[in-house]
Amino acid sequence: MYRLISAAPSPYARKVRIALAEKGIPFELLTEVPWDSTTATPAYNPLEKLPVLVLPDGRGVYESRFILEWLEAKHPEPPLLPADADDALAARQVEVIADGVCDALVLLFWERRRPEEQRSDPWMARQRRKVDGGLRALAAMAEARDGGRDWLVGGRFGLADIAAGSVLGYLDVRFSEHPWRALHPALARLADRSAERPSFRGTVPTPQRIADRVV
Ligand SMILES: N[C@@H](CCC(=O)N[C@@H](CS)C(=O)NCC(=O)O)C(=O)O
Repeated sequence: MYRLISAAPSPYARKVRIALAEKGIPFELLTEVPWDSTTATPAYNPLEKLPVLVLPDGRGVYESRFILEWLEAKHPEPPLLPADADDALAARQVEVIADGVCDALVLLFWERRRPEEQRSDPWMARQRRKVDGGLRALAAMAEARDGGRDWLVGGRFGLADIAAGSVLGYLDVRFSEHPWRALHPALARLADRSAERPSFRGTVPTPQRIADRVV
């Protein structure tokens, strides 16, 4: 059986958990704090990041985008990528944007943990621009899909909706003050629709306490 090294708030791990659930693949969930010295992540990923899909033979598959590619290749049914090449590219583009927004949010999360006098306002403004620009791009796609009443690509739930839903869920858990729902009603509609799926309901992110200073 697969094991998945995951963290409760991680939007990257959530993409994988949703994909595993949608494909009906059984796995054991190992919840960790990747920043703490107790993490097993470095034993499987030299880059020390989760999620890691641990294969039955003990090898680790890491980088959420690559894990999803791996799952799609090994467990093609039900497909999460559209069959049409242009639609598949559009879905991957959404994932690039959603992951990029997550990356900027993670940098902001860490900058906010530094003492106030050490924080860099221009650095934080730069990350916020990425977050807001990425959200605007996702919102424009949702808007074009019947104002968020249809799935993001090709009329079927898939990778694009998983990636977008994961970043929006992360905003809710770590940046609950962000007014993305008011700014982007089409995205809110899409998120509400995704939230009804068992794969989303079973993976709602929760905050984690980081015990160690960075190790
Ligand atoms: N691009 C990576 C990002 C993964 C990532 O940043 N994971 C965080 C947890 S949410 C982590 O493990 N961070 C530890 C570190 O960066 O050393 C992916 O998509 O898998």
